[in-house]
Amino acid sequence: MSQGKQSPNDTAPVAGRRRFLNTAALASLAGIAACTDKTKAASPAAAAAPHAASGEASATHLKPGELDTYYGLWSGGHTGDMRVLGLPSGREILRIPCFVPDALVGWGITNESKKIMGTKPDGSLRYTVGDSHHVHASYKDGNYDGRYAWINDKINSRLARIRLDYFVCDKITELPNVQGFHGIFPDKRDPVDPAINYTTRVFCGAEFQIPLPNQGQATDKAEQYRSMFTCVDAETMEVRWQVLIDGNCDLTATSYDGKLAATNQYNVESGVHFEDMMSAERDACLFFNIARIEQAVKDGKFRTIGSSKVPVVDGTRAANADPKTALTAYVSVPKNPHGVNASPDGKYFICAGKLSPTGTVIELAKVLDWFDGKLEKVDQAIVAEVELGLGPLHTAFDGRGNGYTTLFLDSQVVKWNIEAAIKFHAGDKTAKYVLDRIDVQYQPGHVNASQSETVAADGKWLAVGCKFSKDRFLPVGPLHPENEQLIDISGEKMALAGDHPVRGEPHDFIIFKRELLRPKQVYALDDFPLAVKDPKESGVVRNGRKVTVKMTSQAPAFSLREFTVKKGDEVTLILTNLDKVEDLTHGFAIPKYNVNFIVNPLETASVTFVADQPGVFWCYCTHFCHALHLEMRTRMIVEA
Ligand code: K7E
Ligand code: CUA
Ligand code: CA
Repeated sequence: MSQGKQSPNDTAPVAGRRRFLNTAALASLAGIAACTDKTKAASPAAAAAPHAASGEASATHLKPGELDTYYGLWSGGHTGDMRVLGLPSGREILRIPCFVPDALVGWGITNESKKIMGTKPDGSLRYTVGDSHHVHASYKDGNYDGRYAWINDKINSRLARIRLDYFVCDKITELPNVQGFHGIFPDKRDPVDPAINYTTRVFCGAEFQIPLPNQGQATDKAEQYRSMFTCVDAETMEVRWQVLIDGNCDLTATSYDGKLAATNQYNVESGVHFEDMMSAERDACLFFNIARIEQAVKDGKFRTIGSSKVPVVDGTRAANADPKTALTAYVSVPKNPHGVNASPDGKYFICAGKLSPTGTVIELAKVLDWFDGKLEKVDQAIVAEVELGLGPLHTAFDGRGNGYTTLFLDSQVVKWNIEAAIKFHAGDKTAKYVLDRIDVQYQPGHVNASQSETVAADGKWLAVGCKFSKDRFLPVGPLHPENEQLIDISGEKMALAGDHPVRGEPHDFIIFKRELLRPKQVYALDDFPLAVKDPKESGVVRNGRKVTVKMTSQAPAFSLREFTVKKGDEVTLILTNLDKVEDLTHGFAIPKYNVNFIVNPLETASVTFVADQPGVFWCYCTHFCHALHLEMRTRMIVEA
């Protein structure tokens, strides 16, 4: 039997199992995840059977040539990229390289991509690893406006921006004085200027606490370790300000009125060691009063840390005890919570319990009341703290008042009604808030619904990022894909509609209607300052030992049949693809020189290398473009 099917709200409680997990239990989490009786019980056949009869699964199957109705933007985890999926089919359409080099497009090879990624003084890449967790897109009037998406890199605390017209990364910002940059969320409008009804800031939480400034002083003293909450300008991608806080940041959420941002904290203890982070009975959901913080920065009430020029305001508990002037508010939630999510009606933030089997509902109007001095204790903003199941991590919404929370340990998604949970918490024990549960395969992390964290939440599809796939796909050796499952949530009961293997390791994702985007499929020549606009401009220009080679591509030929440089020259090769036909991409590879990149229609890209090996090198097109694609070559002659 499945113990996870029970909770005090839907059936009889399972004695002793639903109390907070202690440290010892947490230490064995990995073991639980890998092999519980429950996962064995939930065999693929058993799990699929109840829903196979519903006929819902067929809705995900598109006929050849049919297009999906939703875009999904998925983080790629430690592959450091962003994935674009079509839903409901689950087909992966594109990977957008951000933090890590990519062989297909030459990300990290071309000068243009290296400039975005960041280089050392010798021109080599500063970082070649990444770990992306969270994807969010820019808003206007509470819905996605199709301008940008952002993604975090936890390893090197970088924020990347994706242009959603071309689906490319155009800027990366490294946050100063933080480590373990994890949660991100764009604001949804300005807190004071009603004319600004769109995203202008991106908020970034740092999960790890570090000594500040972090200059090698050896210390184990918890009070010397600090974390900060960072605001990045959405347009310039420059860091606007940071808030020094007590505790740490995990996930991030923003309110629809632009007034509040929040992060859940699992280490209010500021523990440096594993066990220390679980010693307190309760942690916090930390709220930021955006207008007050920006005013404090304007008024010069900040300091700077180390060599960073970024204004840092004081958001610690001690400095913010007076609600009338407070920049921050610490709302107490059960120990070691995970995600914080904003309900689409704009009223609540929901913290998932992780070590506690609960979901905590915080009413934003009451948090604002506290800042206005109208609420005695900020914890009174908690309007529900209800049991959901074991290991709650993230919550999605259907726009009909229901939350869908992943239960990592129970391998389930629980559907629950928020207003009913509030009634139950207020004392009405007849209020039935748990509406449905569904087994997922297996151990889900993030969950998101179509249009979930927008005013247009449509309650059609729910995707669940299952961390373990075990027996769901053909065995391929020790490394398993993750299982992104799709669930139909349009009815009262959730219905499993599909399994999709994905290369490790997505975390968060968003799903939105395809009408919200109007991508361009051909570049504009003028987007590139180095563009070679006419084949007649092609040729070799020498300036001492620096040589510039200009070339164009038009299927099935490069504009130069050959070009000659001398051994030891520093060569910069600029290639413009003059083909303007949709889908006509060319590649450019130079054998023995570690060069391979593509140019899309009307795109210009360049590479710089030292011609250190003499000889003849057949540079060829690597991207199939024409019946004479194999003949599409040029000869590089490096004279000794
Ligand atoms: Cu829950 Cu990094 Cu969003 Cu993974 S975090 S699951
Ligand atoms: Cu050009 Cu293949
Ligand atoms: Ca804790």
